[in-house]
Amino acid sequence: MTTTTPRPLLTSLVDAAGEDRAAVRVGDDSLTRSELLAAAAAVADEIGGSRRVAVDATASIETVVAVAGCLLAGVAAVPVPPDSGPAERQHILKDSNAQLWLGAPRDDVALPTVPVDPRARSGSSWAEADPGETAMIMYTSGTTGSPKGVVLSRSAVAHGLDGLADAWNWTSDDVLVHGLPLFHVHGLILGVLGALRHGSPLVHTVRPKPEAYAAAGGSLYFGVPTVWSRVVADESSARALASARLLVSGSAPLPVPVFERMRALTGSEPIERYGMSETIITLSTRFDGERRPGWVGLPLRGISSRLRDQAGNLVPHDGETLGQLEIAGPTLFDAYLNNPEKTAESMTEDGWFKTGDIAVVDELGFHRIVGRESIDMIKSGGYRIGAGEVETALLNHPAVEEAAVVGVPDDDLGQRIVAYVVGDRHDPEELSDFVAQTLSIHKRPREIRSVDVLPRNAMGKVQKKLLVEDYLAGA
Ligand code: MLC
Ligand code: AMP
Repeated sequence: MTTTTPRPLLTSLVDAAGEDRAAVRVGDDSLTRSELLAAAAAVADEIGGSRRVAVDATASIETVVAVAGCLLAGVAAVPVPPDSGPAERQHILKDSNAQLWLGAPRDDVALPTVPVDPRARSGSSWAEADPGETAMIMYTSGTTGSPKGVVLSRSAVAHGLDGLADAWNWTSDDVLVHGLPLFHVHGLILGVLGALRHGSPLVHTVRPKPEAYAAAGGSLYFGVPTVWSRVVADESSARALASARLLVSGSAPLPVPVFERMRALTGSEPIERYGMSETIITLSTRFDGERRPGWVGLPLRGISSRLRDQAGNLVPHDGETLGQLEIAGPTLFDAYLNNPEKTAESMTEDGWFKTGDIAVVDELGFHRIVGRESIDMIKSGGYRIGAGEVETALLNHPAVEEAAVVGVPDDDLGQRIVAYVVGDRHDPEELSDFVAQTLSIHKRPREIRSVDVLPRNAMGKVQKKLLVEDYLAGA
């Protein structure tokens, strides 16, 4: 596969010195492009020469300045979810070996701290780092164990963002609006770096509330399906989005009824796109192409996809036969940090990434994501949560002998986390608070059920499908 070198990651921002156009607004704080460049350069002055720095990735203009400063200085940014429990935060800081903490000082962070001041200005200039250098290390859940650091190069990010510009006709004429968290691919890479790279002003609403989306007056909107289902439940907010050019959904399956309500209330069909922390965005419907409820479209420019069965044979593109989705292309991650075994397991011998998603492809090349291979990978509100990580947190409690965590269908969140625990009787709220000492909010079980025994098969493996079936049957 031939891959061209994309233009440098931050070209558009750096070219903007002296420009008075709006770059970004987060809540009530805003910066023009030249102000953002000068504030980012002030960060770069402080951190230049470091290898990796942690960013306290709050939904704030400070995070935008911090990440832009890292990219300017050629330093790998490690976004840390602001609500991560202490144990999760320590894991990210230790595993990434971050040298500095970019953000407000915290008692539980022992690293040297560099506060970020969006009003700081520096005129220093920086040579673009090599495209193979790391742009970002994003921590994401696997089915078991602690979150893994996904190493993304500058080249992967640049290719990913250019593929989206092609599919969505994303230009500096757009005003991008979203309110997604700034520590994942969706909100940070697409939602901040995409806006900076393509020169479209970003309005970040801090939280993705329907009324805030309606008031923002953008042309391009991003949301996870939970956001869109909340938007269509608020009809006047949904109707206010009729003037937008594109409403984009991703990170989890968009329910067909939500797609149809969006069409009815806004007069246009949403764009759906599919991606992962490890691959950035790889499939999408196009601004000038078919949009089909329940389907996520075609490979982006430069991306190849294939479906294989359990035996490794290619599966026909007939719109019906299920296969394991594999992806190749220039947007793939470099590795899981410090984890060569998991990296090797995730790739085929011929260099394709095994997504872990089951899909079908039709004769036109349109993809439909049918589900995950593993019941242990949960998507709740667009967040990826490994059952094993939540189980480990529960098992650390002295009253818990066994734990099984499942995702059950939820109209609002897609899936909701439910934990089954065996052990001495305990107060579910106390257990939930205990989990909170380890994990971020969205990883905490919404419901904890005490049981005498977990259903196991002859091999002793917990039969989670039975737990979900029993739950749905009201047992
Ligand atoms: C939530 N709350 C809990 C809880 N979960 N409290 C106790 N225990 C729990 N388990 C609290 C919340 O903090 C909040 O409190 C209140 O309950 C409502 O929670 P909620 O129903 O979850 O709503 P909200 O917090 O508004 O979150 C919904 C959401 C959020 C959609 C805004 O899930 C979200 O931002 N999702 C985006 C995830 C994302 O960006 N994924 C992209 C991954 S990248 P309070 O007090 O705060 O109101 C990727 C690649 C790709 O996937 O393809 O894009
Ligand atoms: P994350 O690592 O948080 O980026 O999560 C990636 C996972 O989200 C994928 O492997 C899919 O299971 C899921 N996902 C992302 N986008 C979509 C989509 N449009 N439709 C269905 N699932 C999606």
